[in-house]
Amino acid sequence: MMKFYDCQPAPSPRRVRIFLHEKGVEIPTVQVDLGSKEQLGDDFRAVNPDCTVPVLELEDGSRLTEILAICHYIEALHPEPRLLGRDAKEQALILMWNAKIEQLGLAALAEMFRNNTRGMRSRALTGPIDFEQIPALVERGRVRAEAFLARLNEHLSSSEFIVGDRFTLADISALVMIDFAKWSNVLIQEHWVHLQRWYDEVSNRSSASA
Ligand SMILES: N[C@@H](CCC(=O)N[C@@H](CS)C(=O)NCC(=O)O)C(=O)O
Repeated sequence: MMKFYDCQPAPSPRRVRIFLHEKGVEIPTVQVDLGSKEQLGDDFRAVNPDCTVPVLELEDGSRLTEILAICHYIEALHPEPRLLGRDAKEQALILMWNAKIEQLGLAALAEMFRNNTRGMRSRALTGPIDFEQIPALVERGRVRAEAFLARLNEHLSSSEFIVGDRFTLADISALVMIDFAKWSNVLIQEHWVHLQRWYDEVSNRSSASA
């Protein structure tokens, strides 16, 4: 039986939970308590030496420790609805936007949050090595994150979803990004009407509560 290592409040595993909900797939789940640093303990290190969630353990005991790999695997087992694209161009655009959302959006927001939160002192980066916070990265992260949200707003002025006229993994990643941004008080600005229109639509899907 497959097994999903989750942490309910964390943004990364939520991307997989939404993906599974859209597919109508349920997988037995184990909660990993990031709050008490369970991810750094010997038991979880044996599961994922990178000390991060989500992890999908397969029937044969092997483990997938990256969101994109997990989603790719689920899509292969349960092709419908297609969340990773129907043809070469759609697949490529979804991967492209997913990468931008991770590198330009989520990474900037993680930089803000992790360098600004008391409970994250010496945990400025995920993983087994402790790194001290660098306060200057908080403001830099805000500038980067807001620039990317403005860019996404512009993109959504001529596109119903992130890629074309269908909900995909790119929308899941962007939805989780917008909700994670609130943790650092980065909010959708009033004049970002296209981003707001899209956000209202995707956050009203039942999968958004996953
Ligand atoms: N490479 C992973 C990164 C996942 C990740 O960063 N997960 C965070 C939770 S949102 C984590 O496990 N953090 C552990 C920590 O803060 O020590 C992926 O994209 O799948």
